[in-house]
Amino acid sequence: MAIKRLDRASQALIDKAVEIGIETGVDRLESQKPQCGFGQLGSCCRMCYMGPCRIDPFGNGASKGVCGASVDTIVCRNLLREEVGGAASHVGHARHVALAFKKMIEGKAPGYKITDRDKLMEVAGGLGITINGRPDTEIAAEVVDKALEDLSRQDGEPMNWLKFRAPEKEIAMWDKLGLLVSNAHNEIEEAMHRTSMGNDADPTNLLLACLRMGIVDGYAGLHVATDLQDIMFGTPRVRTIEANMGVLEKDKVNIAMHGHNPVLSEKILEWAGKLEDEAKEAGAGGINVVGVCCTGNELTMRHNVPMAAHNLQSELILLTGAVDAMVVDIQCIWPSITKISECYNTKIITTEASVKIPGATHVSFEPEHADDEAKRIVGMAIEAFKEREGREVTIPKEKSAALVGFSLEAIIDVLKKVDPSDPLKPVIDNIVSGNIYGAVGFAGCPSIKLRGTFMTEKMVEELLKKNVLIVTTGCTAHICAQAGFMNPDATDKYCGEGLRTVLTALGEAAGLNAPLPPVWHMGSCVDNSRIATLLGALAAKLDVKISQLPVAGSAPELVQEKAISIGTWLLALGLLVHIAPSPRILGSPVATKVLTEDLEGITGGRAYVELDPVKAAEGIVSHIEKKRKALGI
Ligand code: BF8
Ligand code: SF4
Repeated sequence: MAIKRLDRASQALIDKAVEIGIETGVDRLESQKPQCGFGQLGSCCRMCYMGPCRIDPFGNGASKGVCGASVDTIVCRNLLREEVGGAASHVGHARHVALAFKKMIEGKAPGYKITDRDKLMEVAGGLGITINGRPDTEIAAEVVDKALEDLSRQDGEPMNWLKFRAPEKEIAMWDKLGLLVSNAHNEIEEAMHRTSMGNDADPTNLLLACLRMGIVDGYAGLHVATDLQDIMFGTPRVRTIEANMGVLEKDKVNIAMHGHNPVLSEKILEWAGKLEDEAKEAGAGGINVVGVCCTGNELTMRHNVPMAAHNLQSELILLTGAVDAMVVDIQCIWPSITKISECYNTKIITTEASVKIPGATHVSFEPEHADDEAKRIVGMAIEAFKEREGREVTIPKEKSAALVGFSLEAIIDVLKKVDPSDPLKPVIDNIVSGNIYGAVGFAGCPSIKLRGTFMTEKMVEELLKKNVLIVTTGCTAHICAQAGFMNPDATDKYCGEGLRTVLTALGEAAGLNAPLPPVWHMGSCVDNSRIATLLGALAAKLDVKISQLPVAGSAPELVQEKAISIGTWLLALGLLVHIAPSPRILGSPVATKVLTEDLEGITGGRAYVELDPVKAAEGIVSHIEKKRKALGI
């Protein structure tokens, strides 16, 4: 079997799986090879039962589907449906949080409360809600109604959260392009409708619809989720944590939280604290809650919970034999986990009616009964620990210290220590001087196809050498934390001189007695909203559009549809978006040209596909150089 060598902890567990004959994603990828070329190019259509139709890009065979659809139509329809998958995931996440929030305000979910009053006031103010003299709950009720209105209004007015969070210059640009979306659910419906058989056949019109879906994702999904979560659970602050599977503790009840929604994970964490004594009575040293994927990011940046595993490690971590329960909610949960868990008696607990997995135990988790259900789930983990006695446990020793929790508020707090009256000024000054040559947002997933190349780590190293600051979210944040990039030591080790000087000065000012790390953890995938807000603030300060900033985005190991819709939002905002592997557009000459060339003349954004990490970093640096020159710096 052609196994690429992965990082040490993952590889040790893959080797163990091979040794004891347990199948992992590495084996399943092998058995899928060769993967379908039509699928990779996006040129296969299954929209009706006269098909499936497939168009050979080399001109051998059919050049049109049975209905006459061109390859451009087929590819663009498929792309829009991917965008729908991504946007529906984020909007669904935001809606779940909004409904829990509403129940909290109405007194129907007594387990939750407003934790961050300042954030509530900021969000309410931004939405144009009257604050003075009104009780918090009344203000919060209006906030959540504005979020739900973005899923229901029929008057065509732009979404509340778009008007609130999008920068003015970009709103004006989108207005001219007819992209001021009004209702996320309508957009999702319309996109499914127009891509079904016999509707929109115009590739350009479909690509514009893709931009709309990106904007839906950004505002009705990411921003709403982040804002409401911060109000309910607190805005993240900078803190030191540990990352990688070495954070499991053999003698404790290990609960791995996996998925996305803090409405669940916050409660499990709370009850793990409350049931410590029960765990000790069961013979454990206590309860160790660890985070997997995005819910891991949410927990770590609010509560120091260790970041145990990214998506690719979500099945590997079970092979340690040390996880007593893996509790999941929504998104990115591999169905394979229940099969592996059988070998170790790990309890896999699903909690959402729409996410059930054969072999898992289902506990319906509703905000109304959050305390009862969280208590029950933690109790199940303690029971599983009792059954673990005597079984072999192999915990990799790898773990890295990382500074996490760089919300915009936390960043501003650090910067205020340098310039209290004008906190963004030090950043702007250092960008102008070239000490910070530019910045890149790294988002997205670990791809089993690229992990063996260390795509993310190599790109980060190349960019840091060139004084490019990195901010990151999602599973890429796990990869960066594990690689040590979020440790203050990384600043000396990897950065060019300019960036090292700035980060050292900022670290001193922040009272760290060490530099700030060169890669800033800004949260989960929905927290790409935080990156956009930071970009908006910098652009506003310079009085330019986001597309004029010396910055870029990268999804260096694309896996999920969600990364496609986030990336499209960034294209709409005017960013260069690096992606590897290629999105499924190469079958269409029109989609490829529009997204990688023409779009730059429309929004300023451009998709950039490059699978070689060194070349990808070079491409990004030359983009930054171009932007700097255009700004005259
Ligand atoms: O939303 S980074 S594998 S966990 S899709 Fe999923 Fe990718 Fe991880 Fe979070 Ni984001
Ligand atoms: Fe084929 Fe057209 Fe049906 Fe697609 S919609 S499967 S291209 S006939």
